[in-house]
Amino acid sequence: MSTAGKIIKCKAAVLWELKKPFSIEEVEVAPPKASEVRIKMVATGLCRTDDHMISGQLALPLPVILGHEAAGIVESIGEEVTTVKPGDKVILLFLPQCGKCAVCNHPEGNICLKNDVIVPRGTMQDGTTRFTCRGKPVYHFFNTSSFSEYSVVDETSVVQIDPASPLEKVCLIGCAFSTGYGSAVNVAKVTKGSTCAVFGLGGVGLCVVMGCKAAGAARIIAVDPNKYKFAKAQEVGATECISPQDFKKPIHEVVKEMSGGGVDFSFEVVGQHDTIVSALSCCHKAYGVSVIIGAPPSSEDLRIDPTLLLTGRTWKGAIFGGYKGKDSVPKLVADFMAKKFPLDSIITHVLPFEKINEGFDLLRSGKSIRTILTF
Ligand code: CND
Ligand code: ZN
Ligand code: ZN
Repeated sequence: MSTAGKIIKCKAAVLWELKKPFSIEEVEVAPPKASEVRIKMVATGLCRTDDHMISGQLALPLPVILGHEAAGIVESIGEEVTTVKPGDKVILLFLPQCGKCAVCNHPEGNICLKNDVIVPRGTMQDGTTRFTCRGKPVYHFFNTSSFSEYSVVDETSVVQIDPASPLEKVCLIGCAFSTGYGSAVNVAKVTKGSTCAVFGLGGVGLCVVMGCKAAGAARIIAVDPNKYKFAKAQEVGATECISPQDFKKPIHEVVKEMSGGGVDFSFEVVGQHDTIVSALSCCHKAYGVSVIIGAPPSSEDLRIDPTLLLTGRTWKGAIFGGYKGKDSVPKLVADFMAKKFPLDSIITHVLPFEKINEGFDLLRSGKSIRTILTF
């Protein structure tokens, strides 16, 4: 029997309070309104950004259903939806592409002005939510909320992909892969024969390494205090792996010495002020480019010595690897299907959705790269 137009009761992982485990609850998911799409989730990755929300490093309204790296199947569509239809395989886009705003119409930049990422409201565009639990409205997250068997998103936050694609892998194109790979190839524009340094070898950092390699970097210096990550980093292209704990001098000095004065491109993929400054300082003072990818605490300012930039460095940052999602994600899925890059190397665990708290424990203890939850 069709569920279109009806409220769906299903399971979701609700975060009621910061720093607490998720509670698996029965929630009611309202049908999509105009320009909205209801999706049956198939697979979602666990990203550190979700954990930053749990810990309070980034601010958002509660209670909330998190999750932003996901793939699923369209269950039903609201009026005026034209780009997807029931049954389509889709990837959710935590950065929307409305196609109409000043950013969408500019050749550079991808932070569509309809985004709910920079200052999250946790609602649909009309200011209301589609989730209810125990009679209370539950907020959305980044307009994706993939930690639920069903979710409602704006049409601008979802894109159809190749029906043959394995959703339990390509869900990573919804965040880790595109964010990391795009930061190397689109944002830094890594050049052939260059030397790169990558700080932080989680799911996103390893995809930065893949992007540097694909762009032809000759050396990729991978930095992480957790040596468990080194084997994977080498598997995807790192040429040298170092831990800051093995040196007495600051890590940026070590990287500068290793690269004869500074790397061409550096990437911060941790989300801490000290590593942001280390990454900036270790790129060459005259022509180095440093990219911030990690999400730092939203309430704190960072002070730097402006001379770091005065001498010629370029300091950049990017969300979702600079990709405009609706245009780029189907192409990235096609590239994956054509075996142009691997996703298996960063998937260390696959768990049923109900084991979400176990998945986050693995991430926090440094024992996983990406855990995929399947529904
Ligand atoms: P994950 O936690 O898997 O990886 C972070 C890695 O950093 C771990 O391997 C840590 O051991 C390592 N680390 C910790 N301290 C240091 C240090 N001092 N020096 C070097 N490495 C260190 O996280 P992830 O890969 O899922 O995400 C990484 C960051 O990227 C995180 O801040 C997340 O919020 C952010 C992010 C940004 C975007 C974007 O669009 N810009 C998208 N998704 C995630
Ligand atoms: Zn993410
Ligand atoms: Zn837009």
